Amino acid sequence: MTEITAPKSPVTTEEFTDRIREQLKYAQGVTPDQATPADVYVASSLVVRHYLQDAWFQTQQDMINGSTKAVGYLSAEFLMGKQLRNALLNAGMIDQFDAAVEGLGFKPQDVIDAEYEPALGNGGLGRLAACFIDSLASLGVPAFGYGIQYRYGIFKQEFDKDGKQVEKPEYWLANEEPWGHTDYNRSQRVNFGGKVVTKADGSKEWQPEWSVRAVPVDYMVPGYASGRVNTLRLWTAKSYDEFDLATFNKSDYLNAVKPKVKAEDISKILYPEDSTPQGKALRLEQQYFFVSASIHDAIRVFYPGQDKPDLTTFPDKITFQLNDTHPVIGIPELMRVLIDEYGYDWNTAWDITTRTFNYTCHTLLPEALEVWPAKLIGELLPRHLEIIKAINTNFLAELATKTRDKAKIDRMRIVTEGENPQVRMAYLATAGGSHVNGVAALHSELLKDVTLRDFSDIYPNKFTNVTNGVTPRRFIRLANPRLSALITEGLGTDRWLSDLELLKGLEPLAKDDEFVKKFAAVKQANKEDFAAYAKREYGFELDPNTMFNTMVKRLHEYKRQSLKILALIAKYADIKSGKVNVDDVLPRTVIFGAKAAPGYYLAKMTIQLINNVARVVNNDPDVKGKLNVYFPWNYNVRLAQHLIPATDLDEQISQAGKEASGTGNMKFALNGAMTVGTLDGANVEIRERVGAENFFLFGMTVDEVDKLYEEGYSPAKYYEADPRLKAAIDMVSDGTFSNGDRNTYAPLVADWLTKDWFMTLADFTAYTEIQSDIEALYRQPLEWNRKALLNVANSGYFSSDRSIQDYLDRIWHTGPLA
Ligand code: F58
Repeated sequence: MTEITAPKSPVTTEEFTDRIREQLKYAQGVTPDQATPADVYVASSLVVRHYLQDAWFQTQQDMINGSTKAVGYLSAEFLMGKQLRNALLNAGMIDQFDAAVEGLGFKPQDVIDAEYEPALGNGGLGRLAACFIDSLASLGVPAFGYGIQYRYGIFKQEFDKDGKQVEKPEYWLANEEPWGHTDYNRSQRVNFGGKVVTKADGSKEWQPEWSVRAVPVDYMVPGYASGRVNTLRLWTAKSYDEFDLATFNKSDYLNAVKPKVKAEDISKILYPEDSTPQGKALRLEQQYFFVSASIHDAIRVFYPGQDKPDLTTFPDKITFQLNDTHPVIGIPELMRVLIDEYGYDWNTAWDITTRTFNYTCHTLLPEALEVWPAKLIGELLPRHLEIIKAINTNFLAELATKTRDKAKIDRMRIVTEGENPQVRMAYLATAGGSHVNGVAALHSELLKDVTLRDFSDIYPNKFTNVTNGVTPRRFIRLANPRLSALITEGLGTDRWLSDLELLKGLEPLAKDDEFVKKFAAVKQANKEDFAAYAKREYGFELDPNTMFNTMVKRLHEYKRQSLKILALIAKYADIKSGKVNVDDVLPRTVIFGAKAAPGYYLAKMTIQLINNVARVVNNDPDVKGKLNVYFPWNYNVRLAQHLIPATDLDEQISQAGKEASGTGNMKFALNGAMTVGTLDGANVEIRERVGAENFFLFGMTVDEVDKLYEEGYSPAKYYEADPRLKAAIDMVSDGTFSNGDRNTYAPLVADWLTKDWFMTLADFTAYTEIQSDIEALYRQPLEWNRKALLNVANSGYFSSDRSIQDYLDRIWHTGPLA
């Protein structure tokens, strides 16, 4: 007997159908006959919200009236993906929805597809935030996600006829958006600019120059089978002045609406270009905007109607997690609120603040640690700059009591000295919070030993690790229903969806050939589905009888898409030169998905190269269909959900010591892909858990990389030493992938041969050598699938439920509502 613990539906199919009809009539103003799938989507979403409403109220009441500390997850990004099916799953209404919608004459998939994906994030960091709020709600922990409702999410990626990336605006709010509830009655004023005056009693008063109205848009975050519904509160910026009538009456229409445009620009777009001073200012405005509104919101929520609340209890009400440095301006903001608005003295305010905040770092690249010119902060937030300087002064004084090493103290300054002082946000976060964590074991070690070494020497107890995780609800149950059913069959229970370590119970089944064959059949069916999807959405012709080999992630040099494409070109060159017999080549379909930052020249050129390699290789009859390259554009959560379950081999090939964690690696392992990867980020822990024999490891270690940098790295040496590498790079240079033009990729080739900062060339030989192990195993399907199944069985640790439990135990010190 299979144990079913999935949430019980609060509705019957009949009730669900009636409610949809009702919403179609009263909200959409259409009859079921007139309705389109998009209408049914909106109506169904409103029905789901309706049924979640009581649990939402109850969760808020229990949070406010009880004594369980809440979590405030402050993040500039929440990459949520589509909402409807996830909400249906978590609330237990999938079957009722499917039946109701079919009864009304629609295909459930068409209704699901009508939802426009909110793309309010760049990549891993934003998706992690989305997984975390799912897990918080599923564990029953009271929490708010606080962020920005950008009007335009990350750009929509297209490719032009030359294979170059073209960025288009992602206007996800062009259609009705039933999930966000805009709550005009709970807006907050956020101030900017102006000056600080000292009053007669010596206290300070900030006299701002302009203000923006932060209006919350609330999204329900239903937990899976927990009966709890938390809130994702995304702020949108509105102007207090619609327009200046006097100016308008002078027919100066543009200037009349300027203040409104300026105010509303704040939440207009995710990470605007920051290469111009205006762009940089806008980004800081965004950060302060959402953090200030969120802090005031939390005070309003937890001390309702109180003019003089006792804010010494604030850290017992809520703990704020700073998702990277973007919300770090919250530290001086809380100080300012406590001192200027509520009259606390500095020491009390500092005690409250440091007990309230914690900081997660998501990078190892020094250039990714945010630094703001003090001048800019002073112009936008003059009072905050004063507070930051005071924090810096106090901090340096404290350091002087802990060490005599003056050079070290100097290195640790939050505000640098010199003509153009800078504020280092990671240092401010480390000084102003209780804990700092990295996102995988190796990353946390490197943070302590390298990036924040001085800090960890002096405050060793502040540092901890929480290895990332992903939600099994979206990334297994929704993305891979076939595998989910097989797991439930194998384990005899579906409890794994809330306790992913139960996957371990599949381990013995890896010895059972019949089960392994079923597992292989699931993968094959998923590949066929993906081939159909790719045909429908992109016009690609994928052959599901080839190995599906995937590399999806943001395009960055350190992630080394170059390594993958060079190895592929080398294989192509082998075929063309007759060095290998094409009939002996294992058929592969290589699938890339990646967006490059709009201003990132080499990354964009790499995209162009991949597209052109695809064009040439896919159309070359000599290849006989053995090598296939596809690059579906606009990689997003939806595409991930289709592609990951269909992948045989996943690429995690960053230079060791550069990828903080990775979370794609976890999603692939959990969906039964094998990984080829370096000892980087969470790959290290994945390999430890699934077993070295079930992971294709290659490449230099962190120590070897460091040693090579020290010795002086010369990429040209590797080019000369490996004839296959030379052939591949020469093929890029000689115009094979640019219609004979030798200049197209010259900057890329020059970078490889003279700089190659992430040592793609040095790892090339090892990477191509491991391919024979990969191919030999793939030729034995039963053995391949046995190992892939062992990956699933041993990846339960990588649930975001486990990550959240670690945050609760190590950092937040709170738990589920009673
Ligand atoms: C990612 N960071 C890390 N940053 O690269 C990845 O290893 C990790 O798994 C993930 O965070 C979650 O911890 C990341 O996604 C960004 O997207 C930056 C946001 C700010 C602009 C520059 C990119």
